[in-house]
Amino acid sequence: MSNAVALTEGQFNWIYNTLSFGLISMIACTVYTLVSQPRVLPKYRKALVLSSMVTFIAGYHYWRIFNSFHEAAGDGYSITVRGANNAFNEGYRYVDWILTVPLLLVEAIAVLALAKEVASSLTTRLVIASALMIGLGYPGEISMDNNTKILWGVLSTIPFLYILYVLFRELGASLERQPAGVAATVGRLRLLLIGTWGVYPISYMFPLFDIGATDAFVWRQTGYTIADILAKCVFGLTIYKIARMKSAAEGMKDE
Ligand SMILES: *C/C=C(C)/C=C/C=C(C)/C=C/C1=C(C)CCCC1(C)C
Repeated sequence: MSNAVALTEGQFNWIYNTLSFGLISMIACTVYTLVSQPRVLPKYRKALVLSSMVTFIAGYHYWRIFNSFHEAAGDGYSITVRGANNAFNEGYRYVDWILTVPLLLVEAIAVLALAKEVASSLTTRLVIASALMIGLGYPGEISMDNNTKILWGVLSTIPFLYILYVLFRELGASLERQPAGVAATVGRLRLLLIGTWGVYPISYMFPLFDIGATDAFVWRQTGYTIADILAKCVFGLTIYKIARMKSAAEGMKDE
């Protein structure tokens, strides 16, 4: 097994720029959701604080991932992926997810402003399931062996499906209780969540396809980064929109 992925100059620049775009998206989104807090009612501010935290944590990790990618290339375009202390560190993504995925789930629950008991039972179940999903995925992510990848991938998919099922049902049930106009946006939030979270297992599987280690690397980094921007930034902005609409429906006036 080779310890390096030989990227072309074009592939190197593509990943370099994609990671850079991911980094600035996270930073810009953090600033926006932070300064927008006074524009929603206090009870919805927790959802915005959570969104700022998610993109802040992800911004930090994108900065680390970006630097790690650059260092792993040395003077050329070939990325060292193991066997050296400057090897590209895929672990940053998993550290990021184990923190941000539970926070994203709590963020979605917070904006719905559900009854306390419903919210806390949902939070417990979803936080446990998300930790299992990420923890079980990691051994497969770093393995070089396809069978090992498949085994951990399948195990990780069990809590993943559970999370999607619970969210689909609970967000669906809450649709009926939302003020007019908000229901459509909550429906879009649900689609965004299911659509973007589905990109992660697909990106995880690229090394299993018969496309060569280099293309699999490029596609996986691209898939994870685009999915992160959608699942964290665009998701956060949708949460903000819902919070604004609900605040207006509950009598908040704009200055
Ligand atoms: C901001 C980061 C987010 C929303 C990350 C989400 C990650 C997943 C939904 C990952 C799922 C995986 C599987 C369902 C199977 C293969 C292993 C994973 C961890 C990539």
